[in-house]
Amino acid sequence: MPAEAYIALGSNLGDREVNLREALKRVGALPRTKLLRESSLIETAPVDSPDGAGTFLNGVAQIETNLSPRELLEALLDIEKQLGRDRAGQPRNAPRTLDLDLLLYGTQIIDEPGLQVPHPRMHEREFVLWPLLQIASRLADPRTGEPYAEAYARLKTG
Ligand code: PH2
Ligand code: MG
Ligand code: MG
Repeated sequence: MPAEAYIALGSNLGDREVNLREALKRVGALPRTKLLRESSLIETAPVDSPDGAGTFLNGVAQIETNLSPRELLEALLDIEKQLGRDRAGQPRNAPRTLDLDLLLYGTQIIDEPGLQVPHPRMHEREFVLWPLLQIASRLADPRTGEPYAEAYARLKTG
């Protein structure tokens, strides 16, 4: 049985839209993987980023895959590199041509070096939740059972 997984896409360097569209194409072309849905791409202000970081373009994709979570993670990191991501000597959250984060892999809860699913900060990030809810409005946090729509509403009301 394939797993349903969600991937966050972000770019604030170079031609952001070209970067994200090309990333979506490559995610859909991964072995044993199908791109099911994609959110619209939204402009978002940088969060926890170095001073002067440019505005992001963000989106979320839903896929179906038979890759394991670790295989999927490696494939996403590889696509980041293919599209010009260079992490060498860069501070945390430095501007990037492409960031692909594995948000959810079915309802699995994984806490391993380099691989934490659900993504540990997703429920507090509007730039993730808004596009996620566009394509999966009833999804809930597998750790707490809380619908992401409620986490989003809480963010908005403070
Ligand atoms: N990604 C980050 C840190 N801050 N801010 C926005 N708006 N969008 C992002 O994708 C983003 C961020 C770390 O990956
Ligand atoms: Mg990220
Ligand atoms: Mg990342």
